[in-house]
Amino acid sequence: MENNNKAEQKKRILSGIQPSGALTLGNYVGALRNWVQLQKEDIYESYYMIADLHAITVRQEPAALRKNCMDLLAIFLACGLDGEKEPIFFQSHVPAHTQLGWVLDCNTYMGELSRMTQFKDKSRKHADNINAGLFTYPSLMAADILLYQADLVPVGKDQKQHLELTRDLANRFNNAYSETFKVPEPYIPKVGAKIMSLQEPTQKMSKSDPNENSYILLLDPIDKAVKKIKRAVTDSGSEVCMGEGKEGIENLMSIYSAMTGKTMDEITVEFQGKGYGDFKSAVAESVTETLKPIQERYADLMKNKDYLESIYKRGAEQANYTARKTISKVYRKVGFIQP
Ligand code: ATP
Ligand code: LTN
Repeated sequence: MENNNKAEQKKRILSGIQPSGALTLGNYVGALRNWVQLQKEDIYESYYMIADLHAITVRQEPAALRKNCMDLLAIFLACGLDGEKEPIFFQSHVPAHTQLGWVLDCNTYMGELSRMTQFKDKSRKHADNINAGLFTYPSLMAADILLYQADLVPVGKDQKQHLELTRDLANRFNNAYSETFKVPEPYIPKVGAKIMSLQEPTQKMSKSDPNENSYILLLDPIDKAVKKIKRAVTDSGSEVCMGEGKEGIENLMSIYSAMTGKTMDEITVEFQGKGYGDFKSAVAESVTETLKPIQERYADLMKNKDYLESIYKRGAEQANYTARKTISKVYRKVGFIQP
């Protein structure tokens, strides 16, 4: 009882990642790593979700989706999230997401959705399948967040626009139907909010990039990851510092900073007078040190399917408990008869 009261006073976090393929170092630095840190701080109550409903907005092969879902759960745990302490769950195991998603769809304007850059990007990438779900994706994402009355949503910079829409929808609903939702804040890391492609450093590092040298996967064999860093595009200069035309080096500096905790200024000083070769070796070593233990824990977890199942079942139970409270309030407020 006492624990419940404590949990009720804590601020809440919700975030999610789509099981749409292997995770990149960008996903780790921009999202997962911060989730682990926030969970360790122990001042928040957190809910972490595998956004399988969102993943089918682009075509997924069922067997591959199933595998990606279990992989992602194992990766969450391997990166240090504690699924025994706080819920980690599959979005499709909590029906309230689609229920609230529909109510929010009916309160979201076409104009708002058509301004979303992720929708524009994905429509370009999947021109043969611009479906209604891809378009209304952001109102389902708003439902994910508002269901849990989340205070904070840790995401990479690319999700900022979706968070702004979520805040607008929460305010719109609260004004129309009386105070119902917490209005959430985004939590975007200062360093590494947008890790860039190793080949085109003006583009986001993305797992759906056709050039596999452009990204590092969390599960890339170590020698492959090292090679990708050594091949990363830089510039014709030799100074490890930030500046015009130095996007490639700046990106490697952000990665190194995220891996080691050193500031950009400290990194500039550390590599003064040294060449790009030395710098790249240091980046590769820092990435190796991060990836190795994650990969080892992942391999162990994948051998223990019963344990993974116990985590997502417990997660779904806890998530359903919280989500049901919000959806019944919402259904009552919009005027549905109680069943
Ligand atoms: P896709 O490449 O298929 O569009 P994605 O790699 O962007 O997918 P998501 O599942 O959309 O992956 O993102 C999961 C989380 O990782 C989000 O919080 C997102 O902001 C963050 N993220 C994704 N790519 C990066 C990146 N390059 N740098 C920092 N954060 C990122
Ligand atoms: N849209 C996010 C994934 C996502 C999410 C969420 C993130 C789905 N639901 C709720 C935070 C909160 C993405 O594409 N990265």
